[in-house]
Amino acid sequence: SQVTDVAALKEKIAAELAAVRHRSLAYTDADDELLMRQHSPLMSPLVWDLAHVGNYEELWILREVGGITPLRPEIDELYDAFKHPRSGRPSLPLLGPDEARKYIAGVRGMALDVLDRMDLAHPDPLRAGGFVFGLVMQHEHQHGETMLATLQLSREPGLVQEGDLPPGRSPGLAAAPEVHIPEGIFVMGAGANPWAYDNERPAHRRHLCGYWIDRYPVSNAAYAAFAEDGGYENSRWWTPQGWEWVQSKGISAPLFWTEDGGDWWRLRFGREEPVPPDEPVQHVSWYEADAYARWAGKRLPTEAEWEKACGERTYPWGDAEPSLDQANLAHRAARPAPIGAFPSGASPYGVEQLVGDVWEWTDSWFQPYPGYRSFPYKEYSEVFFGEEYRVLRGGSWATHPSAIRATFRNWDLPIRRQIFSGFRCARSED
Ligand code: AVJ
Ligand code: FE
Repeated sequence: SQVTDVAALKEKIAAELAAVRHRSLAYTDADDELLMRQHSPLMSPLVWDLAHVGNYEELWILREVGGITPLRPEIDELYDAFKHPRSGRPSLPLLGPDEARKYIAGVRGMALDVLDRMDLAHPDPLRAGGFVFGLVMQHEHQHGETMLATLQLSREPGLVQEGDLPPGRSPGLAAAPEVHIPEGIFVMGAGANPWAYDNERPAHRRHLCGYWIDRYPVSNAAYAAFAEDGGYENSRWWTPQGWEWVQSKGISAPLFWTEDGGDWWRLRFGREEPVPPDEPVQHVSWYEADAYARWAGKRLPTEAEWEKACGERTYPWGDAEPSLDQANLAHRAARPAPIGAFPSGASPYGVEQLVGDVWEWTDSWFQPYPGYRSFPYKEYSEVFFGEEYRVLRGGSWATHPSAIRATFRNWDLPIRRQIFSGFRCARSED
């Protein structure tokens, strides 16, 4: 009946909110000094993210939907991401860790009251289907991933949970096998999913010529071959902007990699370890992904090509939530899974590891779909549209299943690589 459907949806929302809060608190279960310190000018101190997710929840759930008087209006400006660049946030009069925990717990209690009395069938699009709760929950998960990137940059060992992953099943790996996707029309973007973002809408038909796409993300072994072949020293593989970036910053390997007597090592959450050859490469910029693809005689897929390869369902394997043998998500381990670890997660075309492991750079700029309408605010997507940000797809090992789907679009500057970013290649039909 409708009554039990509503109760079940409210229970699901409450459980999702509890899970994401558990995550945020785990990443900030550290001494005050570590939480207040700025680990990199690219990132906020962790204590900023912690209070920011609560402030966002207050703005959207308590004030906008619940009509509740602002709890602490004087702090809004501190946690407005557009007011202060990340590099300036440590010098703001931020809430301390205990104060921040108390503030976000208070907001959460009131948010659950709003959920309790909310009409999920209300025509207001913020309320319908619990959209505003999906917005807030996904936002907190996105900041969870940001916190992990901060912890990785901090070089602090010990705070990040490790875990087991299935073995890979593809030896060799120098040349990734490719999958052919035939010419045709497919529907791009989110249809029925009630919690999809404005930038995933509207769903629309796209014609694509036939193309080839790699079955797997590019591995560390394959990427190391590019570096060892002088890939970083040869301007012919790079766009002019990419070449300028490599030269001026002295870039010669993925972020966190070092070379020692012909062996590659990487720093991962405060520990040095040999680079595992059979894992997808991560911590590469768009410029590096694009240069590798050219060196390999290929190119990056467009985001339409990437999405079509998922086969027009919620996830590549279907509409069901991911199981452990389908994808590496939700920080079950603190690294990507080896190439070939998830045959059961393949798309109908046989493309693997599209969702989870590493975010995949695409060739596309972050642009609106035809008929785009901003909802519920311009600062989530619209202000980033243009030819400045490249689209990433598929989520990483650090992404929560509720904050990823085949239609989900992420974006970043082409120089960025502190994120858990990798890629796969594509190729037009001859
Ligand atoms: C979608 C990941 C690019 O983290 O900058 C967080 C998401 N927006 N708070 C980001 C976001 C507002 C955004 N990305
Ligand atoms: Fe945010």
